[in-house]
Amino acid sequence: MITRRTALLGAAVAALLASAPALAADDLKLPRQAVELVAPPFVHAHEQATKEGPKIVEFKLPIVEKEVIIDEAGTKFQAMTFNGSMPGPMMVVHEGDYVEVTLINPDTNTMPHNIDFHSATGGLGGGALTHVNPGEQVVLRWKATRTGTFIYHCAPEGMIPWHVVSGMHGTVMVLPRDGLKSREGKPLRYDRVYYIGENDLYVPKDASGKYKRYETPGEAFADTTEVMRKLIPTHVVFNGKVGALTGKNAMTAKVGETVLIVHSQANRDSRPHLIGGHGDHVWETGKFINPPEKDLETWFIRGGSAGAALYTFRQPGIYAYVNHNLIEAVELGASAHFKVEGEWNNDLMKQMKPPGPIAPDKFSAMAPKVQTR
Ligand SMILES: [Cu+2]
Repeated sequence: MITRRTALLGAAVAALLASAPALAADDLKLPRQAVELVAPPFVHAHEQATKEGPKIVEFKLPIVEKEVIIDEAGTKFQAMTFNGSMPGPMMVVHEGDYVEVTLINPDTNTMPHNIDFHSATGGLGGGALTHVNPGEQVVLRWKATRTGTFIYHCAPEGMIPWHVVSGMHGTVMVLPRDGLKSREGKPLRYDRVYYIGENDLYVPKDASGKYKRYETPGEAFADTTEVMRKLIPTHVVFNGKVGALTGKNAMTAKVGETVLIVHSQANRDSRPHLIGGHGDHVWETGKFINPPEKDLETWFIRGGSAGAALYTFRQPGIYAYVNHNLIEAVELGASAHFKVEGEWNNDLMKQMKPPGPIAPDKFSAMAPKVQTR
């Protein structure tokens, strides 16, 4: 039975809704999917090609400020992170989907934060609409109109580079609805996907040359900025610390498996190289509408971008995956390992004789043909 009171209430609610179109939470009549994010180098389960129509993909992204250890010496660092990992998790959607992110800045944090998606259009990539102080959360929705791998990062006014090099960056992968294609237009699939986020770190030292430790990110700000301005990182790491992806933390694969390696650098250039392997198909700039390059030895990741390389492992063993500025790889930390199981292929490589004493051979009798003048 409709009373005068409920009729009035109904009218009031209708008036309220009509006056607040910006608050219409669900103006899109599309299916929704909530996806739980996982820490890199792993990537949440997803379809590579999809027959479904566009949907709204929901992600929850808490911001975590925390002290982390960044090298074997136990150096402590005040990190600022998305979801507690450096880099933040990869989000995977398809072209035409909507990404709806709930960005949470818990009151245990000390800093304001936001998020700038390079894959989004307008509003500083969302940075202008997502500024949250500790104790606040915000929900942003954007449409994935371009395919590829794209950086996201924190960009708070006055402290952008500091938040980025403190760990606040990650990647979105927008797949074509019908999946990846070779430059000839043939479908490409991967058996595994790994996400490597490179991070240059600038850790201040005390008068005796020891790395300094700070109680909060804010306390580290002035000293860190001084080191940052010299542009010489103290560490260049994959996934948050020296050794995060080596030894027992190595990424794994089997001979014959195809692996998609997504590599991001939110601040500085890098040049990934798989020692003993190649990039079969490489989207160096990470944008899938452009044909992939083939058979690369080393590829270039522009600071502020993410690239993707597809490789089918053909030999077993431990492969080092490095930033081929080898000083950064070996001295500063930018190295990872792939541990690949399977049968060795003698046709591709064989040790014909093991190391032994130097012996005369057929070349010894040949006249020198060196032009001296
Ligand atoms: Cu931030």
